[in-house]
Amino acid sequence: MNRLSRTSIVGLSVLLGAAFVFFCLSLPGCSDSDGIPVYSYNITNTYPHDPDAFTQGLVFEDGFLYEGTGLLGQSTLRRVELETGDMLQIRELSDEFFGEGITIYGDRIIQLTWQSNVGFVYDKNSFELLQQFNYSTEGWGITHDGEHLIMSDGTSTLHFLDPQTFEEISQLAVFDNNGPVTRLNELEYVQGEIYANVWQTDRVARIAPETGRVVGWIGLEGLLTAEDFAEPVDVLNGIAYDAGTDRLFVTGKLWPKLFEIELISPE
Ligand SMILES: [Ca+2]
Repeated sequence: MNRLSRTSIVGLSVLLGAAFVFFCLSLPGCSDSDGIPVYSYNITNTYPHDPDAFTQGLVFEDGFLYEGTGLLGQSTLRRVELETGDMLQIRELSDEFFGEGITIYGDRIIQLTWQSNVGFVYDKNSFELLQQFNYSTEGWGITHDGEHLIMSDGTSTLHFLDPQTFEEISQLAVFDNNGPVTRLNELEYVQGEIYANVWQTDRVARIAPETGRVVGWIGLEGLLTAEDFAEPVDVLNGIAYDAGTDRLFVTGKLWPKLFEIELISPE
């Protein structure tokens, strides 16, 4: 084979490779470059969301949304009507606490704080403070699998806690084919998987609880329209799942909208 032919073949291969990558990226459900399936979405409903809510935790329970918000002096726990976005009940945290993730375990709501190493336990109906507990890491997101609380701290490590004593039972190291997946934030346990917002991205990791492996990514780019950016918005944050009707909700910090979405498999 002469040099010209070899050059042509190499050039053709590069062109074909580039064309494949371009074609792949243009598809809504193509695999990521590391071979992990990337799910896209359809918006099935759009609801109003308080554009002043710096969303740090989101749960759907008994027909209502429960939301925890952050920032010092602005942190709250809320019960919200899904359809209208109306706030039905609110509890404000002391100014010293930066509220983070929430989860509902039985008749109690558990809310983390960012850097105070304190979690709060409230009565689900009255929002009365029942107790506090401590943890050694930062507090970011929290959910549960029916047996243990599952908590993120901004790293790639998830902490499994006893829901009664709040003692740590085990840790889970989360990784994909490129190594540890850090900045795990708001969490939701969905049909045997842990969904985790990755902070400062439009990506949600679908994590196998048994291994810590990311078995899928959800690409949530493009949820907000240009007009939604007229007022300041922060990052995607907030996943809630209604197991009763199999509905998945997502929103973001200071976002004016909350979305019900259905996932589209790559195949
Ligand atoms: Ca959640």
